[in-house]
Amino acid sequence: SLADVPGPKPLPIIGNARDIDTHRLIQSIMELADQYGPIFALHRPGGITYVVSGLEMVQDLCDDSRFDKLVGTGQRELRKTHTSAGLFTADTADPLWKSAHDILLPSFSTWAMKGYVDPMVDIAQQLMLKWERLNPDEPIDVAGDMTRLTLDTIALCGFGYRFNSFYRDTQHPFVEAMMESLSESLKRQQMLPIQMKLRRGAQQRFLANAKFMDDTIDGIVKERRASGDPGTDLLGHMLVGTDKQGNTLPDHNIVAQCGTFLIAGHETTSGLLSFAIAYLLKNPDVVARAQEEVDRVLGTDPGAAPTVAQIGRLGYVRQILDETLRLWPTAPAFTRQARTPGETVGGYGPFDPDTGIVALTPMLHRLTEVWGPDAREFNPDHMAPERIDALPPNAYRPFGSGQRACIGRQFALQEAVLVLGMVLQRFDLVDHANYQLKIKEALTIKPDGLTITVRPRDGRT
Ligand code: MNH
Repeated sequence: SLADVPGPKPLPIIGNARDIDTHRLIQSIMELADQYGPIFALHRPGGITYVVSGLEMVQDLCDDSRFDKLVGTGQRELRKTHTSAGLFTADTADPLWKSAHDILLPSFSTWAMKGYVDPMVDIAQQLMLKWERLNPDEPIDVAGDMTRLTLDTIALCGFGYRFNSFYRDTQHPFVEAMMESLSESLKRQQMLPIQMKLRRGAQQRFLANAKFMDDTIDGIVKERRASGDPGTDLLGHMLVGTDKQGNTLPDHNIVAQCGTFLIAGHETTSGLLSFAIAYLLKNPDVVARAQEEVDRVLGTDPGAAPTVAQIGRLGYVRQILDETLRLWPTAPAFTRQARTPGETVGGYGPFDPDTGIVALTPMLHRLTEVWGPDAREFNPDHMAPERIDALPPNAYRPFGSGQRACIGRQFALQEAVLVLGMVLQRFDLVDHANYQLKIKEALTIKPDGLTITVRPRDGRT
């Protein structure tokens, strides 16, 4: 029964608050998983959350016929301030989730990825140009530049807008509003409703930021409509696409989807690229093998822009990224709930709807029975195609699961392979400060304080 689920002993009222360091929430929970095993209970002031990292248990959770996504407090707070819910924060039962999902799937298909190569290369070249022009010993804030890159890429591919982040010292006002809004929603995740209401100034800013974001995107949508040409980016697809009943999305929902792509589409991908670079600093043999591949596939002349076929042939670069997402999946958990009362997870139960069961992917991804004795080590060979083919179902879930899995997976991986490929083609990465991996947690996770310097490879660029 549920009473048999282990876990740290809760205190009255505050539950397990003392067992968790809120600034290193995910790392604290990973340590508890090491201590208490594949399923354990965490007591919050409002109830109990279960944390799962065993293979059979995650396999139960990934069964869409028995479990569904639970939209958590942080996501619900974010949703409340906007007029409409995007894919990420909508409940599965919301009819607009299904409509938007069906309308948007083709825009994220393998076929559609070809259309995003040119704008992705456009932004990637801005990063290359910036790094090429640095003086040899000027340190690069890797996560900062990767965030500029991924944000500008999703805005350009999504709705033809240029934040021009590489051309400013201060953040674009939209980006500032978005960052504030995300950090506020994160704070609210830890609060009781009464605490949220008492913070009036923060509440007003939270609403004002959301309105500013919605209004800005609404302006872009209206302008596009007025132009008479819907265009071929994600916005264009949403303006003309219809669901299975033949309905188009209402404008307020299109606005919400654009906002969702910006939020869901940039932090995760920039974290992935930053972690990959952190690992490459310590693995020169992996860099050598990747550079051999990049030179063979892309050539040694950085003037030629990569094609979609070439990106597809950077298999080892892709393995580096897949391995990075194994150890540090940048969206490090997804939360599920039972569809009907009385469900069991790995034999434990009964679980009822509304009880959050968290799949803790960084721990799922470290199981020695799946990855071998070196499961906690970075080694792209873990991701060799023949090993991936032989994996048990749901052993590797950095993009979530089932119908509520990440819609942007191929987009993110195409972008990340392209950018890492172009970086390795042009530069040697220098570990100038002997970087020691430290994790910075916000809505997503990133390497903290990572800086590098770069050297053009044998006179290229
Ligand atoms: Mn993404 C959902 C991880 C890149 C758009 N994403 C998810 C989920 C995970 C995830 C995990 C499931 C969350 C949950 O169950 O609560 N996403 C990633 C990672 C990367 C990523 C690790 C990059 C690396 N995501 C992107 C990009 C986009 C995007 C890029 C858009 C261009 N993701 C989404 C959307 C959803 C989502 C939209 C919600 C899908 C749905 O529920 O219908």
